[in-house]
Amino acid sequence: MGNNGAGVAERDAQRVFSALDSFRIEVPSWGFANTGTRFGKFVQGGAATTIEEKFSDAAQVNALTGASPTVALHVLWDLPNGKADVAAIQALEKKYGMRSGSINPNLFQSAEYKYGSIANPSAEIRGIALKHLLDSAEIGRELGSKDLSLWIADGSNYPGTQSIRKRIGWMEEVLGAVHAALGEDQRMLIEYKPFEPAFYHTDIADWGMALELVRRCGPKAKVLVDTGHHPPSTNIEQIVTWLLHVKELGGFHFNDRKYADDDLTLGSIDPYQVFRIFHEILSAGERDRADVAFMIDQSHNLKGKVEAMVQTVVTAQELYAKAALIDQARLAELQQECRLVEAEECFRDTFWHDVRPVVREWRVARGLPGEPLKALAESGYVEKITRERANRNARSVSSYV
Ligand code: RM4
Ligand code: MN
Ligand code: MN
Repeated sequence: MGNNGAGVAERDAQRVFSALDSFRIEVPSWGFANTGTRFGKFVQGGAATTIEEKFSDAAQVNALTGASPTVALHVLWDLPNGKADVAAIQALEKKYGMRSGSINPNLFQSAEYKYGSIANPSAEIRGIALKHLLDSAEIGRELGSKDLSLWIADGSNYPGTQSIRKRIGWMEEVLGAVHAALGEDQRMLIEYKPFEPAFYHTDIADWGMALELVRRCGPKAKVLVDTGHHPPSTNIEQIVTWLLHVKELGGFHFNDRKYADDDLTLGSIDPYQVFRIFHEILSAGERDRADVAFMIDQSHNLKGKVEAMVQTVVTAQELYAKAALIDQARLAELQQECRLVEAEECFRDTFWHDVRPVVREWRVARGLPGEPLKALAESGYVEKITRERANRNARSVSSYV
């Protein structure tokens, strides 16, 4: 960018305004609930334990950022009675001015899934998993939610203990049946993850496996990239570019990581990576990016839940705005001519440009608080929910709910 003339500033402001006007990122209901590690759980007085509290917190994040009007739901945790809970969710949507986002079935918590869900050697258990997936798809249809978001925890812990080949076939069968049951406007997103909870093989371990399954299922199936689900050093933006190229990228679960699936705040460890991912999406063109859902998949064990979620959305907005400022035409020219240092500087200089003042202008222009975290602190919301929820939280024992 270098040149800081008024014309450039005006052009930059326009780019940031139009990028932020269309930028939406979904917040997860489970990000407001008490969570822990396998070593312990530190209960927070203000954590949400009911679905109404989760809606209330999500609405607060949206009111402060203007970017998260939908909340992702986990069927088992948020609709424990399945379809019978749809009416209650609809009432909450109305009350809090929020909409239900992606529907996340749960195929990893019940005792019967010890040896897997859709890849379990038992036909009976695969049937239970399929039924849950079909019910979840119906819930999605009733709520008018577009994406059924599938994370399959299946795998094995020791070599030779399971037939990887047979399990592929079983997964194809179940996922195909789910695809066939999807409504006109519904999609199913298939998420991959290299390990955890399984530590030898995971049935959908990487984007190649997810992509192949998606292709076999049909046009309503797409790949979901969780940024925390790769071995260290993986070039995630390259995967993103390929998935965009073959038109099979459905969405993201954003979070940051240092070691494994850490679910840390987006951009807290490597903001440059998030910038690079956003660049690939923005440079793909409007039509190709239209159907890519941005979702947050984070759970904060130590940070305050609502504060961390506001911080995450703000970070996402800033990094998206930065990526929107890249001079695409200039960069393409420099790349074409192999002017390497100039190309890198064009890219890097944009990353270092401080977009916070113009993002702040956008917030004020849209009637939002200029500084969402400060506004949250001044609103007294966290103190209020801590007072109201502290008693119940003191008794809370279960994870994620
Ligand atoms: C997994 C994966 C899923 C999330 C669960 C709770 O690691 O990221 O998306 O639903 O965690
Ligand atoms: Mn995820
Ligand atoms: Mn994860």
